Amino acid sequence: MQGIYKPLWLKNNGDLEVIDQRYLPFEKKTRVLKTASDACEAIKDMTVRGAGVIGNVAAFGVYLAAREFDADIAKIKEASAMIRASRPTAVNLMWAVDRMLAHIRHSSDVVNDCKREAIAIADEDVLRTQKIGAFGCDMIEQIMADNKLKTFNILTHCNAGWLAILDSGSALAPMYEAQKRGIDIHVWVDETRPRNQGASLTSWELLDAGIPHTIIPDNTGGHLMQHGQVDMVITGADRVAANGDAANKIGTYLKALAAKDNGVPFYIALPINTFDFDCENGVRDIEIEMRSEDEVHMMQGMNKRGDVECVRITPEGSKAINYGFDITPARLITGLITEMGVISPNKEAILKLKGLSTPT
Ligand code: RUB
Repeated sequence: MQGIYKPLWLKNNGDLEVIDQRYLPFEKKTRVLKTASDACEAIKDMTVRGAGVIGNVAAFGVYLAAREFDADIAKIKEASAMIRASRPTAVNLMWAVDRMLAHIRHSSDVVNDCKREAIAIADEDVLRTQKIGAFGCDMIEQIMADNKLKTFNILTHCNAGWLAILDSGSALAPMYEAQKRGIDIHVWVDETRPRNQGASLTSWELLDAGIPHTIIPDNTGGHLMQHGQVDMVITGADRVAANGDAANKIGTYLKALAAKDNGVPFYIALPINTFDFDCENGVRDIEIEMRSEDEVHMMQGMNKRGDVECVRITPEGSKAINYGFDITPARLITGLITEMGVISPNKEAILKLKGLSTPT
């Protein structure tokens, strides 16, 4: 049993330590989670974020509950319900909690079984993202060969790297793999207002890996596509419905529209546990998280003295609205890059993945 991953790890005493993503790219702080409430809080306040990692912290949160409540099943269930409700859109959260509870239904060693299962989920995610990287990179090589390209420009939105899913990312996994294969890539990084996950987190990851990239204001992608400067768009997802409609960070839909208009391939990279097989129609049925309007009014950054501070960028008194996600309809998606291969975004292809376990 290990439980050590890039954005989170189990300490020797069984506490979960996570990178506190709210301070990146300025400071690499960590936060220790000791209880189910700590896990819940960390998901809510976005200490941790990204569908995959939210699922992992939820799973370890159930373990923390088991430890805290001395394997009392009723109390574990109560804490699990609280964790399950901490954010509404990323389905990995509900999937992970449900799997943990199902696993301990007949357990006689609840605390250790919880720990083992949370680690098993995380280990599977590591494998999933490696496979996604390989299949996604095969796709990059194919598009490059078809179009006789020497360098490859990919646009991505939000952060779907290893900060978001263990341990290679979803959308960023093909980029990490491309670097390993010696492919000359360059990444356009959408800043991703209002929380700037692209500008703060994706750029931080890519810089650390030495992958060439350029941060762009969210409104720039369409212009770049019109001028042939984007060869492919890859984003992650928080939930993909059985009909292929995909929920991802607000603004993804607009990129997909621009990609369609300009004949740019638009791919979503996701592990199978991001599918919601019971959701028939994503545009109609996926719940979109509403977040505080303060995230629109306020911006965090480093001032010239090197201090991190939060400043207001809107007039006091103006109202703002903050939808966390939007839905890209399946008709705008070229393909879904999963650990089982690249599939079409339609019900027939998606339902074939239901119940499959992670390849080894
Ligand atoms: C994150 C987001 C990411 C997906 C990636 O939103 O939209 O693109 O979660 O999924 P937030 P994965 O920052 O609000 O959590 O974790 O599978 O890469």
